[in-house]
Amino acid sequence: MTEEQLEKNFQNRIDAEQKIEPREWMPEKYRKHLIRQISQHAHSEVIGMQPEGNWITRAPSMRAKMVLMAKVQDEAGHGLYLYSACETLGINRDELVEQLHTGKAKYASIFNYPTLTWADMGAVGWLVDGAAIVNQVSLQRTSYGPYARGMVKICKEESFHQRQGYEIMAQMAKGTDAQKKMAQDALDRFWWPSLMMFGPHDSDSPNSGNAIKWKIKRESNDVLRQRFIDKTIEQAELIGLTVPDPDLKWNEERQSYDWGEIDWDEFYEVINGNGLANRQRVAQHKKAHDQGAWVREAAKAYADKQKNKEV
Ligand code: BYC
Repeated sequence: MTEEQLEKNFQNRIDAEQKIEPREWMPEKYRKHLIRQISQHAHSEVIGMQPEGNWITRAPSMRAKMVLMAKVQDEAGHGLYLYSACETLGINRDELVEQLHTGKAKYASIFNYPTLTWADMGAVGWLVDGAAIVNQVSLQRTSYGPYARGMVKICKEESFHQRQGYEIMAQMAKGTDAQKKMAQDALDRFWWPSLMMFGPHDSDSPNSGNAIKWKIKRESNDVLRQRFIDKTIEQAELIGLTVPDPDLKWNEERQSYDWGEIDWDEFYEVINGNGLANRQRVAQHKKAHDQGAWVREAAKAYADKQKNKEV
């Protein structure tokens, strides 16, 4: 078959909702697109452990500490599923980590904001995991088999994370004046960066055309962002917190909220490496990676030894 016929068959399979599996033929551009998106997703899970890990030693109770530790461990697990899914596309873990360290691969912008108070653990769980679920539920139907299957397991855990965060916010919102203020301050700082997690508007999103054609993305950045806003406003109202957007208004005709504009200059500054915590996050990852070199070497030496025994 010619390249053209192969591509036609491939698109027909996508249109018929068939999953593409690792050893099957796929256009090179599809493979590269997936490596970019899945690896950035994996890096986000792993870098996302830092702002939360920052609070494990200062959690206000043993229960809160255990729950937060479990959540942070889940994020490491998500990173592992996603790196494994990515490796089925013919790239290895070392190359992926190298791309993160050199800045070639991005990770979610949200993790370049510092977590200043315990209420930020509530805001991250409620808003950041909340936004992640809205995106990832739709990715359960993505066209690449290993990515879609990984998403199913990840979504189950993310919904527990979202509730963990909302519980912290709800408790603080009905606590002392100082606690309520802390919760509102966390919402004020994390609201707009959470909306940025969905990426640029559809009209400014260079990757969306192919992503939708190949059913890698099942819904657009703007559609998912609006769904998150509509869900979350009601949750904020229920616990007496106010979303920091003076333009927020229910639109009866659309049965949806109208809202203000994101500061896109801030978004591009952050994704291009100039956010408040970009340098710190990557430096911390490099340090942990270097400190873990002996573990990788020992594991490899053990695997080599086992292989030699078999021969
Ligand atoms: N942050 O053409 P576009 C989590 C980049 S974490 C940084 O619309 P695309 C969690 C984009 O990469 C959730 N960069 O791109 C973990 C592109 O640059 P490149 C992570 C962003 O790919 C721990 C450029 O902007 N979830 O779950 O079609 C604790 C143009 O954008 C961002 C995922 O990764 C951003 N927010 O759409 C708690 C989900 N937005 O690559 C929670 C999977 C855009 O061309 N990923 N960029 O250099 C996706 O769904 C899509 O990749 C995105 C972007 C919607 C993020």
